[in-house]
Amino acid sequence: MTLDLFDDPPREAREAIGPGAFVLPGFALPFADELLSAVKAISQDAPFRHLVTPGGFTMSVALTNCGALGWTSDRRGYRYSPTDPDTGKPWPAMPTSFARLAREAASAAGFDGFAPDACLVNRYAPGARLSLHQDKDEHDYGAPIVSVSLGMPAVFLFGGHERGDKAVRIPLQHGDVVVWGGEDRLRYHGVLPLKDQPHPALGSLRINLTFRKAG
Ligand code: MD3
Ligand code: FE
Repeated sequence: MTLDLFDDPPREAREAIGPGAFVLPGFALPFADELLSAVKAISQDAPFRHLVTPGGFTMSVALTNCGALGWTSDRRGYRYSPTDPDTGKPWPAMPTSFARLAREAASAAGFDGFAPDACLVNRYAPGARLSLHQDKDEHDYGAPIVSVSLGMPAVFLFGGHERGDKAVRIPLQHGDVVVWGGEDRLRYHGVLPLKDQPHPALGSLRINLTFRKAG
């Protein structure tokens, strides 16, 4: 048997980045094309938009949602809503393939029975970033969060429980999945400004799917 430094990591590999946080390199690769065509269909029903934060800043990341609940923001605050505020319609349904992938990834990280009711779809163009924040708008912090990266690579910032805590940089590529739960669920995190490194499947864009149990 030979061990070649240039072999891809095995599909089952998981790298712990915290006591309850795991990178699953390439976990979503076999489904990437299917995920991207579903995102296209979702964005035809519920177009990507740049939201305004309660502080009055327009987010550089564009977003849409699918599932029973969608995350949204305006001058009045952050919230989950069953309807798209732009159209008044329910968000597009979460494709069963999305829910299955999220459940299997959570399970591979040790969180069995994950049943997301919300999928936030973030779209990054070069220069777009997400400043350090906590995900605190969900009811049950006992459920993990599953994040799927597609398209251009990004550098993820994984901080501590206080905003000022040192953050480690985690490079994420097309097809990588990260699962965050347990004591890591409320850690600060963000995404560095995206470099323009066009990806064959998506050009100069990065798409991130974030699965949550929000309600
Ligand atoms: C770490 N989006 O939309 S989720 C977000 O790449 C967001 O667009 C990231 O953060 C993105 O809120 C991917 C990454 C994430 C989510 C929850 C966490 C990381 C987390 C909870 C605790 C620690
Ligand atoms: Fe977040």
